[in-house]
Amino acid sequence: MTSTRERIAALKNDRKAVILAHNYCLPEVQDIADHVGDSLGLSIIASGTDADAIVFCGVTFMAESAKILNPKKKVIIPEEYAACPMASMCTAEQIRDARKCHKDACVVGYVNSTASSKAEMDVCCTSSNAVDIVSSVKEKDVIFVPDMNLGAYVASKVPSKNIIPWNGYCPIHQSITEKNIADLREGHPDAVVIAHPECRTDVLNIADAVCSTEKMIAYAKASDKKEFIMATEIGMKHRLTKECPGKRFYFIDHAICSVMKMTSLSSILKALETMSPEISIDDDTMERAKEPLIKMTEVK
Ligand code: CIZ
Ligand code: SF4
Repeated sequence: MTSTRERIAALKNDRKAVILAHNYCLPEVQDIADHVGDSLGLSIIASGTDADAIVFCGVTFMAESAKILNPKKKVIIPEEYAACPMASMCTAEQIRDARKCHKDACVVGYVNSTASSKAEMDVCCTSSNAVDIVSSVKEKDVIFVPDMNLGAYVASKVPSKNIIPWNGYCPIHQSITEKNIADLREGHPDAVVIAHPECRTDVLNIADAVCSTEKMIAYAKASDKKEFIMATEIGMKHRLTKECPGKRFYFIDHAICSVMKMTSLSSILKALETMSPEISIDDDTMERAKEPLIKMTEVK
Protein backbone atom coordinates (compact mmCIF):
# COMPACT_ATOMS: atom_id res chain seq x y z
CA MET A 1 0.00 0.00 0.00
CA THR A 2 1.24 3.49 -0.83
CA SER A 3 2.03 5.60 2.22
CA THR A 4 0.64 9.09 2.82
CA ARG A 5 4.16 10.46 2.29
CA GLU A 6 4.46 8.77 -1.11
CA ARG A 7 1.03 9.98 -2.19
CA ILE A 8 1.92 13.54 -1.17
CA ALA A 9 5.19 13.36 -3.15
CA ALA A 10 3.43 12.01 -6.26
CA LEU A 11 0.58 14.54 -6.15
CA LYS A 12 2.98 17.40 -5.48
CA ASN A 13 4.77 16.55 -8.74
CA ASP A 14 1.50 16.21 -10.70
CA ARG A 15 0.33 19.59 -9.41
CA LYS A 16 3.75 21.25 -9.82
CA ALA A 17 3.37 22.44 -6.26
CA VAL A 18 5.94 23.54 -3.72
CA ILE A 19 5.33 22.76 -0.03
CA LEU A 20 6.43 25.42 2.48
CA ALA A 21 6.36 24.78 6.23
CA HIS A 22 6.98 27.08 9.16
CA ASN A 23 9.56 26.23 11.83
CA TYR A 24 6.75 25.58 14.35
CA CYS A 25 5.02 22.87 12.26
CA LEU A 26 4.89 19.21 13.33
CA PRO A 27 8.14 17.29 12.66
CA GLU A 28 6.54 15.02 10.04
CA VAL A 29 5.22 18.09 8.19
CA GLN A 30 8.64 19.76 8.27
CA ASP A 31 10.16 16.54 6.91
CA ILE A 32 8.00 16.40 3.77
CA ALA A 33 8.26 20.14 3.03
CA ASP A 34 10.47 21.52 0.24
CA HIS A 35 11.43 24.45 2.46
CA VAL A 36 11.16 25.00 6.21
CA GLY A 37 11.76 28.45 7.66
CA ASP A 38 10.47 31.62 9.25
CA SER A 39 7.96 34.01 7.70
CA LEU A 40 10.68 36.10 6.13
CA GLY A 41 12.50 33.20 4.48
CA LEU A 42 9.28 31.53 3.35
CA SER A 43 7.89 34.83 1.99
CA ILE A 44 11.04 35.29 -0.09
CA ILE A 45 10.77 31.75 -1.45
CA ALA A 46 7.05 32.23 -2.15
CA SER A 47 7.68 35.43 -4.08
CA GLY A 48 10.28 33.79 -6.34
CA THR A 49 8.95 30.29 -6.88
CA ASP A 50 8.26 29.00 -10.38
CA ALA A 51 5.95 26.27 -9.06
CA ASP A 52 2.30 26.50 -10.19
CA ALA A 53 0.96 26.24 -6.66
CA ILE A 54 2.17 26.91 -3.13
CA VAL A 55 0.95 24.66 -0.31
CA PHE A 56 1.50 26.67 2.85
CA CYS A 57 1.78 24.70 6.09
CA GLY A 58 1.50 27.22 8.88
CA VAL A 59 -1.07 29.83 9.81
CA THR A 60 -3.35 31.93 7.60
CA PHE A 61 -1.39 35.19 7.70
CA MET A 62 1.65 33.39 6.27
CA ALA A 63 -0.32 31.91 3.37
CA GLU A 64 -1.90 35.33 2.74
CA SER A 65 1.56 36.87 2.57
CA ALA A 66 2.59 34.28 -0.03
CA LYS A 67 -0.49 35.17 -2.12
CA ILE A 68 0.14 38.92 -1.86
CA LEU A 69 3.78 38.50 -2.89
CA ASN A 70 3.03 36.14 -5.77
CA PRO A 71 -0.61 36.81 -6.78
CA LYS A 72 -0.61 34.68 -9.95
CA LYS A 73 0.04 31.49 -7.98
CA LYS A 74 -2.61 29.31 -6.44
CA VAL A 75 -1.90 29.36 -2.68
CA ILE A 76 -3.41 26.44 -0.78
CA ILE A 77 -3.61 26.30 3.02
CA PRO A 78 -4.34 22.77 4.25
CA GLU A 79 -5.93 24.10 7.47
CA GLU A 80 -7.97 27.19 6.62
CA TYR A 81 -8.96 27.86 10.24
CA ALA A 82 -5.37 27.85 11.52
CA ALA A 83 -5.41 31.53 12.45
CA CYS A 84 -2.78 33.11 14.69
CA PRO A 85 -4.55 34.66 17.70
CA MET A 86 -2.09 37.57 17.76
CA ALA A 87 -3.12 38.56 14.23
CA SER A 88 -6.70 39.10 15.41
CA MET A 89 -5.52 41.57 18.07
CA CYS A 90 -5.17 44.40 15.57
CA THR A 91 -7.82 45.23 12.96
CA ALA A 92 -7.59 47.57 9.98
CA GLU A 93 -10.10 49.90 11.63
CA GLN A 94 -8.05 50.09 14.83
CA ILE A 95 -4.97 51.07 12.83
CA ARG A 96 -6.93 53.81 11.05
CA ASP A 97 -8.12 55.11 14.44
CA ALA A 98 -4.58 55.05 15.87
CA ARG A 99 -3.34 57.09 12.91
CA LYS A 100 -5.93 59.76 13.72
CA CYS A 101 -4.51 60.02 17.28
CA HIS A 102 -0.86 60.05 16.15
CA LYS A 103 -0.84 62.09 12.97
CA ASP A 104 2.96 62.22 12.57
CA ALA A 105 3.54 58.54 13.22
CA CYS A 106 4.20 55.79 10.73
CA VAL A 107 2.82 52.29 11.23
CA VAL A 108 5.24 49.37 11.37
CA GLY A 109 3.42 46.06 11.56
CA TYR A 110 4.66 42.65 12.53
CA VAL A 111 4.01 40.09 9.80
CA ASN A 112 1.74 38.28 12.29
CA SER A 113 -1.25 40.29 11.09
CA THR A 114 -4.13 39.87 8.66
CA ALA A 115 -3.95 41.02 5.03
CA SER A 116 -6.49 43.78 5.73
CA SER A 117 -4.32 45.12 8.58
CA LYS A 118 -1.23 44.96 6.38
CA ALA A 119 -3.06 47.11 3.85
CA GLU A 120 -3.06 49.91 6.49
CA MET A 121 0.65 49.67 7.34
CA ASP A 122 3.60 51.64 6.00
CA VAL A 123 5.95 48.71 6.34
CA CYS A 124 5.87 45.14 7.66
CA CYS A 125 8.63 43.40 9.57
CA THR A 126 9.40 40.00 11.03
CA SER A 127 11.09 39.27 14.33
CA SER A 128 14.40 38.89 12.50
CA ASN A 129 14.38 42.37 10.92
CA ALA A 130 12.08 44.44 13.22
CA VAL A 131 14.98 46.42 14.73
CA ASP A 132 16.46 47.24 11.30
CA ILE A 133 13.08 48.15 9.82
CA VAL A 134 12.16 50.50 12.67
CA SER A 135 15.64 52.08 12.50
CA SER A 136 15.14 52.69 8.78
CA VAL A 137 11.86 54.63 8.85
CA LYS A 138 12.10 58.42 8.66
CA GLU A 139 9.42 59.20 11.25
CA LYS A 140 10.37 59.50 14.93
CA ASP A 141 6.98 58.23 16.14
CA VAL A 142 6.24 54.63 15.27
CA ILE A 143 2.96 52.86 15.97
CA PHE A 144 4.17 49.28 16.34
CA VAL A 145 1.46 46.62 15.91
CA PRO A 146 0.32 44.13 17.15
CA ASP A 147 2.98 42.60 19.45
CA MET A 148 3.67 44.62 22.60
CA ASN A 149 6.62 42.44 23.56
CA LEU A 150 8.39 42.72 20.22
CA GLY A 151 7.51 46.44 20.29
CA ALA A 152 9.13 46.86 23.72
CA TYR A 153 12.20 44.93 22.57
CA VAL A 154 12.55 47.12 19.48
CA ALA A 155 12.08 50.26 21.63
CA SER A 156 14.98 49.13 23.83
CA LYS A 157 17.22 48.63 20.79
CA VAL A 158 16.24 51.80 18.90
CA PRO A 159 16.07 54.52 21.59
CA SER A 160 16.01 57.28 18.96
CA LYS A 161 12.42 56.29 18.08
CA ASN A 162 9.28 56.86 20.06
CA ILE A 163 7.48 53.52 19.88
CA ILE A 164 3.74 53.79 20.44
CA PRO A 165 2.87 50.34 21.78
CA TRP A 166 -0.09 48.11 20.94
CA ASN A 167 -1.84 45.68 23.20
CA GLY A 168 -1.36 42.42 21.30
CA TYR A 169 0.71 39.39 22.21
CA CYS A 170 1.35 35.77 21.37
CA PRO A 171 -0.42 33.68 24.02
CA ILE A 172 2.25 30.99 23.78
CA HIS A 173 5.30 33.21 24.26
CA GLN A 174 3.42 35.34 26.80
CA SER A 175 2.85 32.22 28.91
CA ILE A 176 6.59 31.61 29.33
CA THR A 177 7.69 32.97 32.72
CA GLU A 178 10.97 33.74 34.47
CA LYS A 179 10.12 30.86 36.82
CA ASN A 180 9.88 28.43 33.87
CA ILE A 181 13.39 29.46 32.84
CA ALA A 182 14.71 29.31 36.43
CA ASP A 183 13.31 25.78 36.85
CA LEU A 184 15.07 24.58 33.69
CA ARG A 185 18.26 26.38 34.73
CA GLU A 186 18.31 24.43 37.99
CA GLY A 187 18.65 21.16 36.09
CA HIS A 188 20.95 22.61 33.43
CA PRO A 189 23.07 25.32 35.05
CA ASP A 190 25.48 25.61 32.11
CA ALA A 191 22.79 26.03 29.46
CA VAL A 192 22.59 29.20 27.39
CA VAL A 193 19.12 30.81 27.45
CA ILE A 194 17.80 31.86 24.03
CA ALA A 195 14.48 33.72 23.95
CA HIS A 196 12.17 34.79 21.16
CA PRO A 197 11.35 38.52 21.17
CA GLU A 198 7.63 37.68 21.47
CA CYS A 199 8.46 36.72 25.10
CA ARG A 200 7.72 39.10 27.96
CA THR A 201 10.33 41.72 28.81
CA ASP A 202 11.23 40.08 32.15
CA VAL A 203 12.05 36.86 30.28
CA LEU A 204 14.06 38.71 27.63
CA ASN A 205 16.01 40.47 30.37
CA ILE A 206 17.33 37.19 31.77
CA ALA A 207 18.08 35.63 28.35
CA ASP A 208 21.63 35.34 27.02
CA ALA A 209 20.39 35.93 23.48
CA VAL A 210 17.18 37.21 21.88
CA CYS A 211 16.61 35.72 18.42
CA SER A 212 13.98 35.06 15.77
CA THR A 213 13.53 31.38 14.94
CA GLU A 214 16.01 31.38 12.04
CA LYS A 215 18.57 33.29 14.06
CA MET A 216 18.16 30.79 16.93
CA ILE A 217 19.35 28.03 14.63
CA ALA A 218 22.31 30.08 13.40
CA TYR A 219 23.19 31.07 16.99
CA ALA A 220 23.08 27.49 18.31
CA LYS A 221 25.12 26.21 15.35
CA ALA A 222 27.83 28.82 15.82
CA SER A 223 27.99 28.51 19.63
CA ASP A 224 30.64 26.38 21.30
CA LYS A 225 28.14 25.67 24.11
CA LYS A 226 26.38 22.29 24.21
CA GLU A 227 23.15 23.03 26.09
CA PHE A 228 20.42 25.56 25.40
CA ILE A 229 17.22 26.55 27.16
CA MET A 230 14.79 27.67 24.49
CA ALA A 231 12.11 30.23 25.36
CA THR A 232 10.01 29.66 22.26
CA GLU A 233 7.52 27.32 20.60
CA ILE A 234 8.35 23.64 20.91
CA GLY A 235 8.29 22.96 17.14
CA MET A 236 11.78 24.49 17.00
CA LYS A 237 13.19 21.39 18.65
CA HIS A 238 13.03 19.43 15.40
CA ARG A 239 15.33 21.58 13.27
CA LEU A 240 17.61 22.49 16.16
CA THR A 241 18.23 18.83 17.00
CA LYS A 242 18.67 17.87 13.35
CA GLU A 243 20.96 20.75 12.45
CA CYS A 244 23.04 20.88 15.65
CA PRO A 245 24.17 17.30 16.30
CA GLY A 246 25.65 16.71 19.76
CA LYS A 247 23.82 19.72 21.26
CA ARG A 248 20.86 19.55 23.63
CA PHE A 249 17.81 21.80 23.68
CA TYR A 250 15.41 22.18 26.59
CA PHE A 251 11.94 23.62 26.03
CA ILE A 252 9.12 24.76 28.28
CA ASP A 253 6.57 21.92 28.09
CA HIS A 254 3.50 24.12 27.70
CA ALA A 255 4.94 26.30 24.89
CA ILE A 256 2.88 24.64 22.16
CA CYS A 257 1.05 26.59 19.46
CA SER A 258 -2.08 24.56 18.74
CA VAL A 259 -2.88 26.35 15.48
CA MET A 260 0.58 25.55 14.13
CA LYS A 261 0.00 21.90 15.00
CA MET A 262 -3.28 21.67 13.08
CA THR A 263 -1.58 20.92 9.74
CA SER A 264 -1.02 17.17 9.40
CA LEU A 265 0.15 14.85 6.64
CA SER A 266 -3.48 13.89 6.01
CA SER A 267 -4.61 17.51 5.68
CA ILE A 268 -1.73 18.18 3.25
CA LEU A 269 -2.72 15.13 1.20
CA LYS A 270 -6.35 16.23 1.11
CA ALA A 271 -5.31 19.76 0.11
CA LEU A 272 -3.25 18.39 -2.79
CA GLU A 273 -6.07 16.10 -3.89
CA THR A 274 -8.67 18.86 -3.93
CA MET A 275 -6.34 21.85 -4.50
CA SER A 276 -8.23 23.62 -1.73
CA PRO A 277 -8.80 25.53 0.53
CA GLU A 278 -7.40 28.29 -1.65
CA ILE A 279 -6.38 31.71 -0.30
CA SER A 280 -8.37 34.50 -1.88
CA ILE A 281 -7.91 38.20 -1.07
CA ASP A 282 -9.77 41.09 -2.64
CA ASP A 283 -7.85 43.15 -5.23
CA ASP A 284 -7.81 46.38 -3.22
CA THR A 285 -6.36 44.70 -0.12
CA MET A 286 -3.83 42.82 -2.27
CA GLU A 287 -2.71 46.02 -3.90
CA ARG A 288 -2.33 48.00 -0.68
CA ALA A 289 -0.71 45.22 1.36
CA LYS A 290 1.90 44.49 -1.30
CA GLU A 291 4.22 47.43 -0.74
CA PRO A 292 4.61 47.03 3.06
CA LEU A 293 5.30 43.33 2.54
CA ILE A 294 7.82 43.86 -0.25
CA LYS A 295 9.68 46.34 1.97
CA MET A 296 9.84 43.60 4.63
CA THR A 297 11.47 41.13 2.26
CA GLU A 298 14.09 43.69 1.23
CA VAL A 299 15.62 43.95 4.73
CA LYS A 300 17.28 40.63 5.59
O1 CIZ B 1 8.57 35.35 11.57
C1 CIZ B 1 8.23 34.24 11.92
O2 CIZ B 1 8.24 33.25 11.23
C2 CIZ B 1 7.77 34.03 13.30
C3 CIZ B 1 6.34 34.08 13.55
C4 CIZ B 1 8.64 33.78 14.25
C5 CIZ B 1 10.08 33.77 14.01
O3 CIZ B 1 10.81 34.32 14.84
O4 CIZ B 1 10.55 33.22 13.04
FE1 SF4 C 1 0.66 33.13 16.56
FE2 SF4 C 1 2.12 32.66 18.73
FE3 SF4 C 1 1.26 30.62 17.28
FE4 SF4 C 1 3.18 32.24 16.33
S1 SF4 C 1 3.34 30.87 18.11
S2 SF4 C 1 1.39 31.48 15.20
S3 SF4 C 1 2.52 34.20 17.19
S4 SF4 C 1 0.00 32.08 18.40
